[in-house]
Amino acid sequence: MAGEPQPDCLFCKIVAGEIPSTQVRETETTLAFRDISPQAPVHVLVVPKAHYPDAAALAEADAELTAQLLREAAAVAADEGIADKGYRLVFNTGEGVGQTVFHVHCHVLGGEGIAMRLG
Ligand code: IU
Repeated sequence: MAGEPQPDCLFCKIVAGEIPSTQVRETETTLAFRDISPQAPVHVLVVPKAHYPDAAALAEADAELTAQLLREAAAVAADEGIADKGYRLVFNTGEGVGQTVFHVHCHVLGGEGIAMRLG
């Protein structure tokens, strides 16, 4: 069923506490934790606790949860002190652009030295 935990999903295991992570925020429906291989001074992943493979599937299934995920991403940016200077939210969607974990996650990227423009 849509949203159900998937046995082989890394982020479902992180949500369940079966794999350790450095958590920075948690709500009833979302979890935010530091990326294990940071690509910027601040690099946090925000995931819904429910399993959806990518942003498109989440948006299609649950508009409120989609909004909660984005609100949490903004809250992470505020907590991490990067909201004022600006930050980047990235949803890699599909293997072709490097999505490696098929449990939707929002990369929150910011801090000194982050490129100001894509491309
Ligand atoms: P991607 O958008 O699917 O490419 O991002 C997956 C991210 O998950 C990537 O940045 C990894 O560094 C990160 N990650 C993690 O934080 N913890 C892990 O145990 C594993 C991957 I495996």
